[in-house]
Amino acid sequence: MDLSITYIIDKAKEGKEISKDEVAELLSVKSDRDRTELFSAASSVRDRIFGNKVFIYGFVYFSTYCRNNCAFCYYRRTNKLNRYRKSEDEVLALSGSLKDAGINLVDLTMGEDPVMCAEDYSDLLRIVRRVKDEVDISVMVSPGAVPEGSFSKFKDAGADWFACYQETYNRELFSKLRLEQDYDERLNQKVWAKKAGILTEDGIMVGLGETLEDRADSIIKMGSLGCEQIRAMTFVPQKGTPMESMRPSEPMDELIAISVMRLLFPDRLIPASLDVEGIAGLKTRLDAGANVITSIVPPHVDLAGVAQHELDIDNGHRSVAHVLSMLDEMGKRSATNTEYESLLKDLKAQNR
Ligand code: SAM
Ligand code: MD0
Ligand code: SF4
Repeated sequence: MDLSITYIIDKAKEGKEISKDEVAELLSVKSDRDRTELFSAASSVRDRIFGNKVFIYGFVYFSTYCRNNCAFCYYRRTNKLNRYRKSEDEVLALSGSLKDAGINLVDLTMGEDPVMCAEDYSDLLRIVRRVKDEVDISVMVSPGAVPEGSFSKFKDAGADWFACYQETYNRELFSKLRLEQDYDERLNQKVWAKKAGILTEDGIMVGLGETLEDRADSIIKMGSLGCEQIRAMTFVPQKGTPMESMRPSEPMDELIAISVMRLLFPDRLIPASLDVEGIAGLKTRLDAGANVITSIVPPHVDLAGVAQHELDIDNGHRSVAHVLSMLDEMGKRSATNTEYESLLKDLKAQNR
């Protein structure tokens, strides 16, 4: 056992400040014993704050059209594929059935679809308002980067959350990933959303060619921005993209990043995404300290994932019912919507 790992974990648990070098050291744990120690420390911190309660988010990727050309993304503009855009009524019906099945929130996600961005997001804003009013469920929007002036409209429409992932806090790497996009403009999404009174989610990708120091720096910067939800997701190489032939990384680095985020930022919401390893990756992520399940997708409605556009969708393994039964087996339970809404109310009142 590496004593310096135990020392850093204890320091974090006492709420003391951890240096970037120490974060990088935690991120580099290699032995099974050290990893187990890290995961169990992170889980116990999570349990102390959230008990055995887990939040579950339905994922509605309602338009796969995109004007951007991110190097890592399957849905980049120049990739040839069959794209879809769900109608307003379809989005409403999907959100309604996800709510009936027991989710806490609907994540309305799109590529930067020119049709949805037109007239200052009028179609998207109407969808958000209708899901909020008619389905009566918490809503996250993930529309990409939007102009500063639009945030108050998302707030008025009823959006609880705005998700926009920086992917990395290394500017040079960012410019190779999010081609033709501005780093500061993307960073400001979180700042502007907060100003408008919307909760925010930031995220990083793991295995993009970043160093351990980059990853440590990204986790610290992302946490310091104060986003109420923060995530790490393993990069999955995509067919037809410039990064297609990069070697896929082991999800272990993502699990370690989840634990480190939990130790550094104990009370944040941290996703276990089903969009990397499908349902097989659920338990390991919860065991690493995650407390939200994202990328739950109903079967047979022709909705896609992002990093894994098909995996475990049509076999129903990413359905609400299946996730709930797995939670049960793990001795955990999903939060009620009353519990989730009361958490959001507290988070909004804190306005970090
Ligand atoms: N289009 C919006 C945007 O880019 O902000 C919202 C949806 S986008 C598809 C959501 C996130 O999925 C990206 O920010 C990225 O973190 C993640 N993602 C995309 N492609 C991925 C891949 N190949 N592997 C892992 N994560 C990926
Ligand atoms: C997920 N595929 O949660 C989704 C996506 C967008 N807000 C979320 C990356 O894994
Ligand atoms: Fe478009 Fe988002 Fe994919 Fe980038 S990550 S190409 S913005 S869908």
